[in-house]
Amino acid sequence: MNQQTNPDREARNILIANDRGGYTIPTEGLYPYQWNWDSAIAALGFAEFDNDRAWTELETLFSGQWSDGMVPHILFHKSDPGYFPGPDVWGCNGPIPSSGIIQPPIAATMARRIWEKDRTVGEARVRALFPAMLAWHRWVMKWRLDDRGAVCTTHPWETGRDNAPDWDNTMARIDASDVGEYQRRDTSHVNSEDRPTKFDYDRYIKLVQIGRQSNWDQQTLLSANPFRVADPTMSFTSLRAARDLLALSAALGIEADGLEDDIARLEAGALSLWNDDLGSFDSRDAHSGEWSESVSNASYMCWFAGIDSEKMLDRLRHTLDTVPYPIPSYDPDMPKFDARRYWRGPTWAIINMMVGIGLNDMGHTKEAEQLRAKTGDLISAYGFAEYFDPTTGSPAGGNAFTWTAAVWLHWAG
Ligand code: 9WN
Repeated sequence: MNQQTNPDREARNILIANDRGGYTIPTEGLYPYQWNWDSAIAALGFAEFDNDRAWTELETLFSGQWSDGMVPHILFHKSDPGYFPGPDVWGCNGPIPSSGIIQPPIAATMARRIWEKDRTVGEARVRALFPAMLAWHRWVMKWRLDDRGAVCTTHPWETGRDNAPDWDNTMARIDASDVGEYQRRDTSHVNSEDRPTKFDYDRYIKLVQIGRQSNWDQQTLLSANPFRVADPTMSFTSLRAARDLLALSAALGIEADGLEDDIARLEAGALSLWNDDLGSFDSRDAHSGEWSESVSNASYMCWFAGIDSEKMLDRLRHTLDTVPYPIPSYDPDMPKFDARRYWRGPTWAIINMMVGIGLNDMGHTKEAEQLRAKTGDLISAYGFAEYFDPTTGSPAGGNAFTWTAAVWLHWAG
């Protein structure tokens, strides 16, 4: 246990220490670059004590936007040998060296929250960012939807839930026998038992090689990429982002054609991820149509997207009552549950926050408060870890982690 004496101060200090000048790294050593959704959460944390710095974080993120609207999942501002795969492996040609995939598009949602917190500082900044945020949303609409309107991930890293059981069947069909030799760096920073396996890493790298061979051309990748899975993380965050962009455009008097239609399409897509036999929102392979049969923490992000579900609420109540440190990233009653292996069981404060925000927005204030209090207790008892064992609370992965500190400042603390 790492009972903290002044967690507010410690959380602010983590953000300040991880600031690399206009952008924030997730944690020293393990993740030395700017990650997309981490950065949006970091901005939310900064907004609690330095609104100007919060906007700078988002502006730096969008400075890496490609000319077609795509905002990469990693921006490699300065090369660092401590992380693999780096810019030389991705081989991308955006304005800043980067990866060639995205992450859940939560920046517009966080921009709206930051603007609502301080409209004086935020007015000009949010106006200036709006076209870039809209362009990214349109890129997602153009390249990531399946035929039912659900949003697909084209690499496990794109969802931010790297080794979730959701991808197991699709990953097992990928031939990575010719991936070649490479040197992982993650396991030299943290315990390899808490990280994805070599089987998964071979396929992560194989998918990067396929992307690079296709010159990161999305049209080519529609057929060249064997990995395309419609997923709750991408679907719920994209729907939420569209709603927040619409709200911003109305409040600021900025024209943004098509958002209502996009919302209707994304809503239908998100609802199509309901797996009735499983009794949960689930992922679906976009090529084969097969369900993942996976109840993950992303399944509970429906409320964040403005979608209510009595069945998910029952599940959540059961989880809050039975799991010591909820929400586990994979259902503990399912055979693949692994309390420490990354996205196959551990609890992640950022997902809890997004679920909590959604619950609150939709009037489920009792459950929202329960989840907030439990997340706050977890962080104050065990520290600002990357993620936590849901059965014991013990911290795992990197420490002094930016997004856990930001979640504390904005929501849990
Ligand atoms: C690959 C930075 C990122 C998070 C992801 C998390 C992990 C990277 C990795 O770290 O992914 O993008 O190398 O494991 O899964 O959600 O954004 O914190």
